[in-house]
Amino acid sequence: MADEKTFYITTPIYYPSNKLHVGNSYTTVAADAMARFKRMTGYRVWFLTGTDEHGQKIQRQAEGAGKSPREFVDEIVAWIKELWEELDISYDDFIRTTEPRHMEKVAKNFTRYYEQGDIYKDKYEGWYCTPCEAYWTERQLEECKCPDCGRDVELITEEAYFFRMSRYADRLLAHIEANPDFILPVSRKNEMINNFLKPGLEDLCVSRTSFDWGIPVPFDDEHVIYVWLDALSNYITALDYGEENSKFDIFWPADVQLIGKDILRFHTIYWPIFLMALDLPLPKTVFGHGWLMLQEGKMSKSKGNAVDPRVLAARYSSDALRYFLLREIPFGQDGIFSLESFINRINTDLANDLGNLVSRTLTMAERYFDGVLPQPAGSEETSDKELREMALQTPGLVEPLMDELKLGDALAELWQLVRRSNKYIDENTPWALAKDESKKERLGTVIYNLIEAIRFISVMLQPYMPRTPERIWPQLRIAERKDLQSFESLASWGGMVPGTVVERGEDLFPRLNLQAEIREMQGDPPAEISDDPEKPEQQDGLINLDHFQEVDLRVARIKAAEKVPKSDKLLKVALELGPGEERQVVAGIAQYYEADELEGKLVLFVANLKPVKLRGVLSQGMLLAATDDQGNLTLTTVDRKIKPGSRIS
Ligand code: ME8
Repeated sequence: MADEKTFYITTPIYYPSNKLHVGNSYTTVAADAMARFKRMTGYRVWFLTGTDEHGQKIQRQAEGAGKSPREFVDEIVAWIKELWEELDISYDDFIRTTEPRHMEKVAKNFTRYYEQGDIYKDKYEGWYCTPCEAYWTERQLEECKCPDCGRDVELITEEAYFFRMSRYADRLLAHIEANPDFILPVSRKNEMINNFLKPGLEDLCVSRTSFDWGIPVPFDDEHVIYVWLDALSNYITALDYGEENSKFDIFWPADVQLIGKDILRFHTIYWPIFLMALDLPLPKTVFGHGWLMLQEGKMSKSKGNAVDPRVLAARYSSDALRYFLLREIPFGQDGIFSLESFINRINTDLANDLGNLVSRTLTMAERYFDGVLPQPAGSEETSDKELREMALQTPGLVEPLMDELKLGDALAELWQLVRRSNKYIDENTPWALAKDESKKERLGTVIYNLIEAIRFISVMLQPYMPRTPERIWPQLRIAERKDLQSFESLASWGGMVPGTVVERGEDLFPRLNLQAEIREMQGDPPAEISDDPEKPEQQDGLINLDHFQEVDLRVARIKAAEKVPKSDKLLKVALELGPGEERQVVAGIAQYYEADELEGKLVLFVANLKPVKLRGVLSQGMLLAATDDQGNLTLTTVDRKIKPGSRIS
């Protein structure tokens, strides 16, 4: 169809020199979220990823592993494909640069460049380090030695093919300046112009003779084609460029080429020039995102588990990992990946905000209406109107943010709706409405609105966390209702059909114990109790807000208490933490309180302590109490009445 909207997005093709880490997954997860979003909003999408398999580095690594390059890359590529499957990467094509469909076209392009005078043969002069098999320019040498290994280098002259970059430099500069979206973020554009283009482009050596794991130059088999000329071409060879009626005609130029900032120069200088020389249009946007780093700056063996995306996805779910990667770091900037911040995000955004919203709402629907979705009343109160309006506005706010590749901001916008929905519960106190038969209709409206808001949220979650909507929809009984899962269905409020029997499922994201996770995954003492002198907050005894926020402090109502048999000190206390949420703790307060004077008290409670058994009795948290130096003890309570379960922050 002529007026069909298309969207072509690519990731870098990764070196299968080693297993990928969570940093590589970052680019691919972002591209996947974009691809899914565009599909959801009606585009015909082509999403390409793959592997960059040639070059000296891979050849050497294969030799080191005692394998042929082919065997070596095959194994890693299989691992990478499994990773993408586990992370739900919905690519349309996976290109390997060792495939004939790619190699043939690269060779053909090379010949064309040569025949039209873009490539010429000349002598290459450089300082050669034999052990490293690497050439260096005079400027790169360190004290006249190899900058990598520090050994002697020798001046070598050999024949090589060169690409006449200078021929296209002015055109490229003009293109970059006339197309403000070509290199994003903008700061990176200036870096490319000022550091590379303005000082003048040197011709690029595009062949090698020192190794043979590459695409042979078709008319000179002493040479293989330089790995970047080979690799960059994947974005068009995968579309069958040069063939009749190909995907190339439909999808080129690419809408977004996502890359890490490390390879921006290759993608915004070499790549456009290679394309110009083929008379092809340039990609609309090359987006160089920032780096994901570890707190320590480097990866260590003991942290291996913590950066292996397959281990992380298996333990915490791929949706949680995807959410974290997309949400935590403003796309474009550098950010820190730490297990701590990952677990905290799971606990706050996924367990507390999203998970609780779904489980509280469905619990109440079951408790008050046997799961039968009530008919909402015709009239609206202010909170209903606010919730409905926010739900209806959110898709329109998310879409332009996605178009600007502000993926984290788009998710933040969606979470406003999640939080607004939770606030709606607090404002309307359904448990109080349930006590009054005359408020039954109001209660029904509140439950209906919450279920509809959850539907809105679940639909918008799809690009970022594809598995979570599939866990929510059966609870809302809309797993088969494609019409209610579509983005278009969010144009109007009220899609959920009254009378539908909804059913609470398992918790979406159970809370995790941070310290236990750190111990398990890193085998290290948790940061808080380490004596690492580089951590200033531990030297002065101060903690930051994040550390405080790890403690899930709540108001709890004591339902009942009784003495623990054969103990003078312990009371078993039953607590209520809001509708349907109950806990039991064993507290060392029997010498200060009689069991029956406690009932009804609102006390402060640590809700995320790992459960333990005291005298064989399960204790799921801790009551807070103050003691003075005279040995007096008092439970801490709240100043005014507040609902059990309220958070203390
Ligand atoms: O460069 N944080 O492949 P590569 C964020 N084969 N992203 C990261 C990252 C980190 N810590 N580490 C890696 C190559 N990446 C070439 C590309 S394209 C024609 C050829 C991501 O396996 C980032 O996108 O070294 C970076 O550009 C890419 O992985 C590099 O992957």
